[in-house]
Amino acid sequence: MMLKPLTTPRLKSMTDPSNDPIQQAALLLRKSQLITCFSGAGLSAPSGVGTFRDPGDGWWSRYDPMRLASPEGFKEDPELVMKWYAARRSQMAQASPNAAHHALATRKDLIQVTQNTDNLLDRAGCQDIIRLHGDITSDRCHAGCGYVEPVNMDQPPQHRSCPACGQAGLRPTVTWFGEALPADAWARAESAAANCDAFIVVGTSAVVYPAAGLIGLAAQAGATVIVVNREASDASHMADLELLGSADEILPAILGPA
Ligand code: BV8
Repeated sequence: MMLKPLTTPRLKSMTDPSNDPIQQAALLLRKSQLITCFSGAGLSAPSGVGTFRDPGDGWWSRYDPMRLASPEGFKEDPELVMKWYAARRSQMAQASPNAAHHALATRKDLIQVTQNTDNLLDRAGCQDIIRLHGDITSDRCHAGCGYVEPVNMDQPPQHRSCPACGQAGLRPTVTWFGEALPADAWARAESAAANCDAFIVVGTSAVVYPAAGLIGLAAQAGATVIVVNREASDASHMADLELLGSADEILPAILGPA
């Protein structure tokens, strides 16, 4: 796959102030007609919601993802999995949308594709969000009987059996490792990546597939890829413009009014 060379200096290594990548990105986005924003846990990090792979405090630096975010892990120890989700839900219940969520919500013209399972984009006012990894604010029957119930994020439930069929426990309506992404969401996300002229990648390590594959899809379709991240990531080599810093500082600076 022919990858685009990085064409401009990264924010941290900026030497010529007139070559300010923030200004470049803002100008480029003002000229763009179709913009898709692909987000990950770093978008919600400034709101106090834990990321997965940040060294030290990311969830996966302390726990094995296969034990906490997979059907096998749930089968082995459903109590442990639901305790982990209760901890995440409580953390999210204390969180509020940050300036990055609000900046995205001012741009109703953007298509929102997120890996995040929290509801901070919704609470900021974003609509019609394409959720690749589901939604942590409800539980469903793990046996697939169709039972779904909303969750009180302030008092998240522990492990319990499906009250409708009793065949399995209730688990979050999220996509675990080894589970297929929701077909409709994936189809819409592919289209949003393949048919935009600017693809913003914010707050993701870009290591989880097939979601991360959207970046290459957008790049190959000719979109300008703007990466906003606190540090280099697996998206860096696909960036036309990489802005290193916090999403809640950079997104308001580059999105401005449509
Ligand atoms: C599937 C549960 C098939 C939901 C999650 C080998 C090679 C390649 C792929 C695979 C492989 N082996 C297996 C696979 C497939 C696997 C995968 O990709 N594994 C990877 C890890 C190797 N993928 C799957 O299993 C997917 N399903 O393939 O199914 C299939 C097909 C048909 C039929 C049946 C099956 C399912 C993947 C979903 C996994 N679910 N979690 C939940 O509870 O949330 S994973 C988890 O990772 C989250 O969902 C999260 O959304 C996702 C991505 O993480 P990020 O959002 O990027 O977060 P991370 O912490 O990694 O990075 C945050 C970034 O933000 C960092 O770069 C940091 O620097 C930055 N940051 C921090 N603060 C800020 C900031 N940036 C800006 N500002 C800040 N303030």
